Amino acid sequence: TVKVTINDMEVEVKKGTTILEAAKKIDIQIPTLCYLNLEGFDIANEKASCRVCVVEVEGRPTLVPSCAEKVTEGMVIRTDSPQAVAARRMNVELLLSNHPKDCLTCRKNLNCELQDLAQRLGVMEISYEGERMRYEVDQSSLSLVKDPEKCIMCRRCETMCNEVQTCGILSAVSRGFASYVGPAFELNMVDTSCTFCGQCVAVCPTGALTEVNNVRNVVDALNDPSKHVVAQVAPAIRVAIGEVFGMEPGSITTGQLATSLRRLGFDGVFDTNFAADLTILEEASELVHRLEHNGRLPILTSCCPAWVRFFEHQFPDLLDVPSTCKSPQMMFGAIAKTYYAKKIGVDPKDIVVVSIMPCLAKKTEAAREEMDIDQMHNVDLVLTTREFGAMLKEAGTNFSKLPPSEFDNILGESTGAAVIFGTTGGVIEAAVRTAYEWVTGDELEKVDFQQLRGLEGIRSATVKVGSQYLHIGIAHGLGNARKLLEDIRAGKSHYHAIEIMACPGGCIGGGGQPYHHGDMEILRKRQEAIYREDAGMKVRKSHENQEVLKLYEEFLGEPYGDRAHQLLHTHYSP
Ligand code: HC0
Ligand code: SF4
Repeated sequence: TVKVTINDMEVEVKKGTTILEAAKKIDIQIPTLCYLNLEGFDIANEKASCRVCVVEVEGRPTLVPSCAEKVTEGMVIRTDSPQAVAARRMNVELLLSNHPKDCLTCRKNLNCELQDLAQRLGVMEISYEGERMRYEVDQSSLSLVKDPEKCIMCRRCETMCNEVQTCGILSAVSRGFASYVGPAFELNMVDTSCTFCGQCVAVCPTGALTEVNNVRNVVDALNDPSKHVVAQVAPAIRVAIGEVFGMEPGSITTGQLATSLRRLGFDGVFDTNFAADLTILEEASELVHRLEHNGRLPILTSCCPAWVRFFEHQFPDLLDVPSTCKSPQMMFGAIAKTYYAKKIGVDPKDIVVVSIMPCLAKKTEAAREEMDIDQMHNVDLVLTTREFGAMLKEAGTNFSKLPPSEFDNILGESTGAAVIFGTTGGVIEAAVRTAYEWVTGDELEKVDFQQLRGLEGIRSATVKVGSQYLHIGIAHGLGNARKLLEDIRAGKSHYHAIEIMACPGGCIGGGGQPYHHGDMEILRKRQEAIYREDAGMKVRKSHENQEVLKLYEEFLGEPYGDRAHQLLHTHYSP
């Protein structure tokens, strides 16, 4: 350990600790901007480019960035000296001098770390007002908006995209004053191999990277009397949206969600979890089919659309490996516009399916034409958790105080197996619960598969199913996924089934969730809430979902049968 003095207080920390971390240990907050620590991934953005965290160190001629500087024995540090405070404010003023001042109408208003910092450091005027760089806003994709004028070169997005996701889309473009972070050759995002995972958006401190906002389109649909507007809510929303309204991370708000949607005027208030159960019936059938017919193994889950884009772009030689199942969001849309439309006697063309998703890639997925039915998209509009939260705020909803209610039938029933889709490991656990009973014919007494749970980047487990051992792999974060895929490519993979989610933590850490600023504790609480919700449910296996069983009986026929193939399965292209 190393002993140092910070603001006259002594603290003992591990060797290799930064000044910033040491100060945090004794509750001294040093402001930061470019710094981002993705603990759990052992990756930190320590570019020290913003110099907002500078402090004074005795014996050093210049101020040092506390995020990058490691403590040494006997170091005497002042975080609050007049020089340090003045330098911090000056560095923020310099950033602001080359930054648009449209805070009131900025997509990031009140969620912007630069805005927050300017306020906290008492910046009232900018002494260096000069010329600003001008750039076009990139609105080429359906998922994210890139506004280089708001880029402050913190390069957090670059760290996220290149080191965690290994996608390599974002890097510094141009030099000096004119530089910003973006794709090489000034390509539009839509022309790159971007997966639209949205993790760059999740870590961008300013309005340089944000989601495409679809709130107005949803409001317009709700106000159009000729439209029958239905909503579906993804598993991970219920444990995160409370944060938008100041509730504790990990608060479960399933009942409030249903009530809030009804009050906004949705004609049908449904649950993606219904379709998650449906997905399990298809995916478990596909797994059993591949096992019994010497099919391609391992099977890879296919419900995460960023992951799907990733393997299409990066592993075009392995397109026959993933499951052909559409994601629950798309299965929901397909059923809403066929079975449900018929049931309620409404022309599917007049049905608008709105998804509330923790994800930016779901916006792009919804428009994938190969999934269309009669030239109709399965899903029409996708809102992120943040957008939906904003929509509720606009409507004056006091979310935390809403009386809980149930989702509507006939697309609202779900089981505990569906809830756990919302976190890494959940899809495969849900599939195992069903595959186990199908293969053995025995009742599964203990449905909790602890060995599949956690937040480690890559996990593996072996589950005994009858006389067979199923080898299961799990990865979250695309960098981790890449490792498993490379093994498959090299013929070295011993797994039967692998679950992959693009975002750290799975959907609970999706790019559209309330900002968590890399705080893994928040992800842990959301994950814990997911398992709590599952444990509290009466029915916890997808094949016991009565509405899903009725759907097969009345409309689809057999799981993995012809009609199911037509409506619920898809294909991939490079
Ligand atoms: Fe997910 Fe999904 S679990 S991808 O993480 O599979 O977005 O929450 O909605 O579709 O169900 C996201 C979350 C979903 C889908 C489901 C899956
Ligand atoms: Fe990279 Fe994901 Fe951002 Fe695309 S959305 S640039 S893949 S981090």
